[in-house]
Amino acid sequence: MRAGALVGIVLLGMAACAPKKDSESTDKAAAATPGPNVVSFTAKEYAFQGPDSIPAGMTTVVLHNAGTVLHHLQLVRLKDGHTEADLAAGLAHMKPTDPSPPWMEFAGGANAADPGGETRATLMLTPGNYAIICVVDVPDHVPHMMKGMVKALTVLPSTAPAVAAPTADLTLTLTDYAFSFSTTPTAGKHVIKVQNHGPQVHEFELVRLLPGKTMDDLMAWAQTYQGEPPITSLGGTPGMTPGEVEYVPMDLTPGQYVALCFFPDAKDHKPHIDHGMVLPFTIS
Ligand SMILES: [Cu+2]
Repeated sequence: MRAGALVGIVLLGMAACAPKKDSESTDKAAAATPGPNVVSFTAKEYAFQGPDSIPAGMTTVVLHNAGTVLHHLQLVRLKDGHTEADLAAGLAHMKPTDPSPPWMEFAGGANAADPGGETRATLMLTPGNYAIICVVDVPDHVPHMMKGMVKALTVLPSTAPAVAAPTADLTLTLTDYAFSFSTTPTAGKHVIKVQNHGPQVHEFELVRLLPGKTMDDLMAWAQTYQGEPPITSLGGTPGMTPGEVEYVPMDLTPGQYVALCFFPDAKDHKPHIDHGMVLPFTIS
């Protein structure tokens, strides 16, 4: 018995000392540090598909656009016991320019994806009643939430260990009415930490101009939505209340990019692009 036990211990010791392949040690490291919870939603005209409830914590929201026009996924926190039913009932009586109710708080999400495209972003979700809505108003200037693009989402308390925020190499700060990068964006893969310093709600949508298209083409299209968009939509963060932080992965290939905020102004209801919240930049 004793000899057998000793052999067993020696064999275990040898297994522990055996050199590991790189892939094995990488897998082990990944298992030891769990990443954000990944939740996927699909958007089309005019509905979302996806889970009804998700756990709280660091969450990567993935949006698949299975429609024929732009869609995004805007999370809104419903405060003071309000529900998605209250929101849907209110929307039925609202005009697109009406202010949103005070119990509705814009909480980021995944910004607009082209038809057939996918966007994603990571953020910390606290427990509570939420709705996911689409505020995109292409092609007729009527926000999609007023066409039924509203879904209830409950964020449940979670006992899972806390997950660290993604490591960002660029910070983008949103203010009234400007975008400001911590350093000049360069070609390659980045994680952009997006923070709204307000005072108003702002969004960040990143687009790349199609070959041969100009800023003038984009600004003209953004007013009328006539014809094919002169851009590829790469996502970002939908409306964020001041203080919100979100992490957006972006692979910047050479081209002409523009950061845009279409969020309606608190005072004159014009989209913030009309207040100059437009930042063109070139990746070479
Ligand atoms: Cu939509």
